[in-house]
Amino acid sequence: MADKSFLSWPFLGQQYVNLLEELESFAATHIEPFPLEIHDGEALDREATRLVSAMGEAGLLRYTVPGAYSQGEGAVKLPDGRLDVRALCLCRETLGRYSGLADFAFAMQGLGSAPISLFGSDAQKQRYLPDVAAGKRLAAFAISESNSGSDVAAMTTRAVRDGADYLISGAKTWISNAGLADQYVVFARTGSERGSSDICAFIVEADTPGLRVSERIPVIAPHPLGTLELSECRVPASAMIGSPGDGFKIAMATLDVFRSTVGAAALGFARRAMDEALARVQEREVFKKPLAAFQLTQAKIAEMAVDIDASALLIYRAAWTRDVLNQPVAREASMAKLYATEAAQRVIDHAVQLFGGRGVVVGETVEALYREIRALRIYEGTSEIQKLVIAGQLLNAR
Ligand code: COS
Repeated sequence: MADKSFLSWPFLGQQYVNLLEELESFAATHIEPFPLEIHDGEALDREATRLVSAMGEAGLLRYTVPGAYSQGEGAVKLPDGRLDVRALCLCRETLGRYSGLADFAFAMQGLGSAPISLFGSDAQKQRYLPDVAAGKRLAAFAISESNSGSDVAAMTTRAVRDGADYLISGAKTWISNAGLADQYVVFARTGSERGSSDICAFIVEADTPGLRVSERIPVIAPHPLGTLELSECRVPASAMIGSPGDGFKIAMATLDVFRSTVGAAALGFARRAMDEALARVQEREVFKKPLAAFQLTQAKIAEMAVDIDASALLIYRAAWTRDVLNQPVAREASMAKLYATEAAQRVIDHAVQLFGGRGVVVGETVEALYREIRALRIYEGTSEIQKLVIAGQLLNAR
């Protein structure tokens, strides 16, 4: 049983204890846990879609949008319709303890709709957010390109004004939910210059003529991922989120919220690895003693425990700072993501080592986690980018 002592830390309250119970009960009935993995693309898409519907019906997706746009009570009603980042983190951490795919399905509803939640017009929010929260529409965030991952401002997808519309052309890759989403938030530039000042964010519905999924991208831990091609996709000017040129800041502000939640998913994977390791070292005998009796084993367990608690502290510190103090959290969120994803990789690696030969057998949970964690050190800003953000914040403050 994973350690739950963090629930009594001052960052959280009784509402989050109740939410955890809700999540545990959902997981017990709706999630097929690790080490399940689905390698067939169509079956994977079906399972991701099923999970979104089930989470929507159970009311869990209400945390992916501001309270005003979902049915039911949020964990905490934040003023101004803000997202409850502690609830998002707790959801991802808990789902991540059970299944990488369940965490993914939940997270994409939030990331894919957050630009609308944070910067959309009332009409855009009314049109999209209630259905995202109900699990009736799938959302996606389309920013990366083959030559523009870390360097967002290098994107080349163009949006050209044509009367009352924009025509969007280009290619977006490593897009989660490509082919599954009902709408994509697509980032495109309106000028010909390099730089961040002319990037805009648009809502592009999946059935827009000229939009197609050109490839499905298989990855080491299966998730729905692909490349989108846009060929003169016509969208009305009202599909733009915010004002012309706001796109870069919309993307960064969205990532400021979601980076802590990536750390939370990593924390969930790490907690699961810890549970597996604790059970294993107590049942496995070597040299006529349980593995747990050896000091080298205890040292590993202690290092794993410190990494887990330090990650949780950074994650819930960032989420609390955003929720309660309502302050910018670029530094805190980057610290949470950087530390928790790197720490989870170490924790899981220790767990694999403690499992010995069984740790690398396909079908073992720790083996699945070993592959599952890897992408989190890359997506939504690599560890190297998080270091640049943290250092930049400190240097700019002087
Ligand atoms: N919130 C709001 N505005 C922000 C911001 C934030 N967190 N970070 C930067 N900005 C603003 C800056 O203030 C600046 O505004 P002005 O032009 O008005 O001064 C503008 O955005 C450009 O900022 P900057 O010069 O720092 O941008 P860079 O091109 O140097 O890029 C990094 C900064 C590298 C941090 C950014 O590109 C980044 O986060 N890259 C990783 C992207 C990523 O996570 N990709 C994965 C996609 S999702 S899978």
